[in-house]
Amino acid sequence: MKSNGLSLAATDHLQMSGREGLGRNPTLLCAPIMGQSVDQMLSEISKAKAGGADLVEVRLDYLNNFNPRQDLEILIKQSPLTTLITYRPKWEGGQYEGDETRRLDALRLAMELGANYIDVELQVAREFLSSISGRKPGNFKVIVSSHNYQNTPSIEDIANLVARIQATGADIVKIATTTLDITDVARIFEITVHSQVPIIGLVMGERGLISRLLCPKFGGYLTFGTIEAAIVSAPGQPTLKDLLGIYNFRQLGPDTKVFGIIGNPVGHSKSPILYNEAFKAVGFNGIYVPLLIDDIGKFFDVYSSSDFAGFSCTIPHKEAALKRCDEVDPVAKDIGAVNCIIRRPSDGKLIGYNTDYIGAITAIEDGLRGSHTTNNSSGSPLAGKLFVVIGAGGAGKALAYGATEKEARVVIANRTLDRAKEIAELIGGQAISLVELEDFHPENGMILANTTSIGMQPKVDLTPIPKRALSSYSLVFDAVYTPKMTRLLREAKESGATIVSGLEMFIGQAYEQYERFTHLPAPKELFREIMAKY
Ligand code: NAP
Ligand code: DHK
Repeated sequence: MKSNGLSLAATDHLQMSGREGLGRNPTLLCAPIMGQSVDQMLSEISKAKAGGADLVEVRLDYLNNFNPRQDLEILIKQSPLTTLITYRPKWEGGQYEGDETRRLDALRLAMELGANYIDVELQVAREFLSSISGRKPGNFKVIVSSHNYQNTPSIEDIANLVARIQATGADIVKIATTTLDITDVARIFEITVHSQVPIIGLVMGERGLISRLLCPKFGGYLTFGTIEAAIVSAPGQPTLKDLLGIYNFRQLGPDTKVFGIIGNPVGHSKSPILYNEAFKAVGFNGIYVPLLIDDIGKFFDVYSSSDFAGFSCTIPHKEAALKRCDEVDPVAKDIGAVNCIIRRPSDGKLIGYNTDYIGAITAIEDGLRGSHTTNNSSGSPLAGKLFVVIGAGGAGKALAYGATEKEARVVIANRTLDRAKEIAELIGGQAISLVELEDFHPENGMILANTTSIGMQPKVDLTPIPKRALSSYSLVFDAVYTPKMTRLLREAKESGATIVSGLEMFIGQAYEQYERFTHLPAPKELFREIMAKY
């Protein structure tokens, strides 16, 4: 790594891109253009420019009735952005089915008409590069690419592939593989960060997202950002808007610390929005990313560097997270679940905490105080209340623990009754089944807290308890915060109960996490402003 932390290739690239000294990373943002007509492509290119792209990849294989000289003349001359021309054949995952000579002739013509880059597949690279030998314009570069739609090879095999591509005389190496697990991406990071030549390393698929978001940190030459969500040229591509808006793409660099939300599913989480906007506002050099993880132990075994500094943890890994931590905060140990993990800089050890319980309990207490519920003591308004928790997972344990701490009488209802019984025994509460819950009305003025994922997007029509069973509750809380108004909260409000949204818990549990991530005070007002938009 050079003194500025960039690889040699990235430093050269920074100089070439004219952005040296601006403190920004040299990684380019490339928008894939897949219109079926020249006019549609031109329209997409102008959207890409407006969206902040540095260049566009014009995918000729998507064009209907492609007329090489006429269409390339228009596309290249009228593009307001640097152009990368790709004509991907079906045998490499593209749309083109036809004569190879005609295809390569079109790429040669693109070069002659002033394209800045073309992308040609490894299989035909030598033939193509020798055909343009001595004819390459000065600022023209050839990307030689290889796509693996089955898996991500071993580090040795990827290194050998890079060497083979380099040996063709490529100006830029491009490796695109497919992820079966998020740990596959670490091998691509390893290759790109040590590359001595300009390299594009991307891992396709939902579990490969961090290969795209963290390109600037690990020295990637470019990453793809789409002009619209879901209109992608390869699975897993984020939008330009998210890369530049949520992930502060231009401000990332080799020394940016990585944080993220560990879960499965994880796409619904608002944590990336919250923390990245807060990091940006205070100038903290960090990025917070979604981490779609199947095996939390395997993840931490592979991503063991101090670069990966802190994590939130959600379904279904909170209990497994506790077991994986080297040390666990006593409260988290009592709860039996961890939703915040910090990698201690001094020794790299993983320290587990639970911020869910304080986030939820504080929100519920505020709800009770705001509802002017009579409270005969200066202590918690929860004291003495019958507190019914639906769910016995990480969040359920946190609320059962927190309510008990506040001297409420806790009842746990859960689909798996044994899990409810385990917690009830621990805290001295009662366990009931979900069926019993429907007819559980020992007294009025009870408090209900849903900590199951029932009602969470996309299954927003579901609720953990029928409306008719809500009449005995004076306050209903739902840990689910996507959507903010769940069916449970809506029906509880209709039944006359005070309702407390999981968003209140989400904001509250994030305060302590932010402070542990950044060692800075949580910008509480800013948190509320950020989340008020959702
Ligand atoms: P978890 O550890 O996986 O626990 C999930 C719980 O939900 C378990 O008790 C499970 O019952 C129950 N459950 C799941 N699907 C169910 C179904 N179809 N029918 C009945 N019960 C079902 O997850 P978690 O980390 O506790 O999170 C739970 C929910 O709370 C998630 O939606 C999460 O987003 C939300 N949450 C929100 C915040 C916030 O800040 N607002 C914080 C924490 C959690 P079994 O034991 O029978 O499997
Ligand atoms: C949700 C939870 O379960 C919290 O415990 C995490 C996460 C944050 C989310 O981002 O949705 O800390």
